[in-house]
Amino acid sequence: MLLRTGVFLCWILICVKGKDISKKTYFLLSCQHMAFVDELKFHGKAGKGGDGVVRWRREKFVPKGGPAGGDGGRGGDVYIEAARDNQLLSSYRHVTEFSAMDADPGGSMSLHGKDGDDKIIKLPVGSIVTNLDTGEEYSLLEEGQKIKILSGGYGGKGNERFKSSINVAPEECTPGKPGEEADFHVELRLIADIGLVGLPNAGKSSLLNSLTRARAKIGDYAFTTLDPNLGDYFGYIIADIPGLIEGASDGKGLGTKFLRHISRTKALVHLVSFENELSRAGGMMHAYEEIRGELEKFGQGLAEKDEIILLSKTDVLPDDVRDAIIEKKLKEFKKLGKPVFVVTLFDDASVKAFSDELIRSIQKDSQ
Ligand SMILES: Nc1nc2c(ncn2[C@@H]2O[C@H](COP(=O)(O)OP(=O)(O)OP(=O)(O)O)[C@@H](O)[C@H]2O)c(=O)[nH]1
Ligand SMILES: [Mg+2]
Repeated sequence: MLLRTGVFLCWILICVKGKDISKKTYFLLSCQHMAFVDELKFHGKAGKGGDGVVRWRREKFVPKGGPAGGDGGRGGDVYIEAARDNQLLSSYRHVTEFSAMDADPGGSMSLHGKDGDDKIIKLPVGSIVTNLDTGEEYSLLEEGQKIKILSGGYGGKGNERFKSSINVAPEECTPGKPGEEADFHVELRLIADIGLVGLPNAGKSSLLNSLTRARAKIGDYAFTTLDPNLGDYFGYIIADIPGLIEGASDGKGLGTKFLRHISRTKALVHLVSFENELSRAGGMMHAYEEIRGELEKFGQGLAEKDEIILLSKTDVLPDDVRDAIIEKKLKEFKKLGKPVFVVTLFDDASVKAFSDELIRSIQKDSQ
């Protein structure tokens, strides 16, 4: 057993060191890390109304008491409520149904049956809930926001309700109505102000960690980030998503599944590492265009968002040509008409200059 585990770990290490993450390795790595769930299906069921009942008033010295059957209670409703916890969907991984409580039937002495308790399903802020039967869609955008998605059934009427001048002893009552039910789909789209995009290894998670107090995992191999990471940047949320590669929209690498988490951001920061200039045919511009192509293919307005281009890891350039290459690349990228910055995480001043611009551009947008 020990030997088998050892061989398995070695295999992962070899793949990772060789920066060659095959689909199988990725699957295994992601199996060890399945915490983040951003989609869910469930069946929702509101409570049934309580039945109305037939009862008679039986009091001492009142030989013929009238009808006294109470109405049934109202079935519980089903609500969704937004909470600030992105892991909530993971905790429902094995849940297939959420139901509110049925109500109690009416009682004697005209007692109204107890209403069924509501069911409140807490979902992360950013969830979009679709009723698959009616197509209705609900968006949870703010913490505490609560929306009723299914109504409980009305209670039936007790026989007292049917009393009239011509029928003083009605034998009639009605059953409680069933609660509404439907199938639902929940999709989480994280709500962030800024999204970091780029090829794997561009330094996205490292940047998130240096700008915020996030502790995203960093590694010198592709696809270190398997789930989105969020960081709080002076009250604005930055989202770091897994790296994209060419063909992501056709499911290559980790695919574009995570792009929806930045579909609600105000702006994107697109990281392009200087390593591409040294190792990749076509250099940095080709790397940049590869990601732009994937953003365009994905749609949802991603390609039209404001974009800050961040040329990262200037320190990997050889000392003697560094300045010349930086100047050349800055010129090339500035032609795109977007803000361009160069950084290395080894130089605080470069990070600060970028960080100042970032805050300016978010504040400008929110004015
Ligand atoms: N030399 C140098 N290395 C850096 C810099 N920033 C990040 N790195 C390194 O680059 C590697 C990749 O960094 P990550 O932050 O994990 O990259 P990522 O873009 O999040 O990668 P994925 O999650 O795989 O998409 C790590 O070994 C970092 O230590 C930098 O400015 N200079
Ligand atoms: Mg990362």
